[in-house]
Amino acid sequence: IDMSGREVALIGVPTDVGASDRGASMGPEALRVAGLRERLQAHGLVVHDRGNLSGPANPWLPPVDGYRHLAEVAEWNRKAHEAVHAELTAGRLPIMLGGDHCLGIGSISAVARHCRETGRKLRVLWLDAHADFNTSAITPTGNIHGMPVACLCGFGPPELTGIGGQVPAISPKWIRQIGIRSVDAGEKRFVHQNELEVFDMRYIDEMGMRHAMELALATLDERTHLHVSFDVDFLDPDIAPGVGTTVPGGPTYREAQLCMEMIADTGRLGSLDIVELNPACDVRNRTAVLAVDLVESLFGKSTLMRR
Ligand code: EXY
Ligand code: MN
Ligand code: MN
Ligand code: MN
Repeated sequence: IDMSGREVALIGVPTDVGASDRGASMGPEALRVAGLRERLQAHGLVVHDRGNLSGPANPWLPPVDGYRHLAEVAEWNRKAHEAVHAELTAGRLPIMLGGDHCLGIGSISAVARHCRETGRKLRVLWLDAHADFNTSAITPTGNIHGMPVACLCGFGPPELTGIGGQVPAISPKWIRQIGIRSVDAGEKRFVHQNELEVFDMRYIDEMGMRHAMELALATLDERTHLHVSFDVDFLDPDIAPGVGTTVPGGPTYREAQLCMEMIADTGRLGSLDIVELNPACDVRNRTAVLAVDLVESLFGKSTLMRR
């Protein structure tokens, strides 16, 4: 798929208010230092870097009523929502640079709103070690980066579920999760209750990445807008240590490369999050460099030697 000429917009959202550890706030700059803009330009993309959004500092407080930093999370997500929606309305492909995964609430609610406005079908590909489907009642930590999918599906506080004006912002039926290998007890029951489609690492062990991606991408048609939410902790920590919540046993470099190339082949990619990169956990920015390498494959870099 040739995406040359396509206009993309980088939106830095430097916050870790939803995370368990500090450091994801440095994610946007680490991705820039790793050469994200230049690598995308090398594939003919027109890249606009909007710089970083600003928002409240991380107050570093314990959870209140099962949510940690709710007000600050809501503020950052409202800003992310507006910035992402503005780019979509202008016909550009937004790439949100996180920042922790709570920001998926703002970005994906913006994509859902834009799809409602333009009559498109939304599909979300959630690449993650975690299901991110917790609520205040079942969360083991109160960290809102473990809750974005639940919030987007309408299960959460109105400050978050209401961003973008429609509750729920998305249906669980529109999501496919890949790479899942760390789900809490209550979260697991809640995922099954809501019939979330999850291609976990056990499935990938048994059936392979190709088969999982064929099924995950099966229902796309020309009216579908595909949003990819790439949580860098999706990857095996041996190749991607620079994240806040590592879980052993993730996809290898080749499996991740195939995953990205198969997404690119659909030609339906309309928006992207790159989240949970934590340079404070990294070695010489190698995880950001890997993330940029894989994102390049989302935009057309292929290791296919035929033709
Ligand atoms: N399930 C755990 C929690 O809810 O706190 C860990 C969540 C980690 C979430 C990271 C972003 O993917
Ligand atoms: Mn996540
Ligand atoms: Mn719109
Ligand atoms: Mn994760």
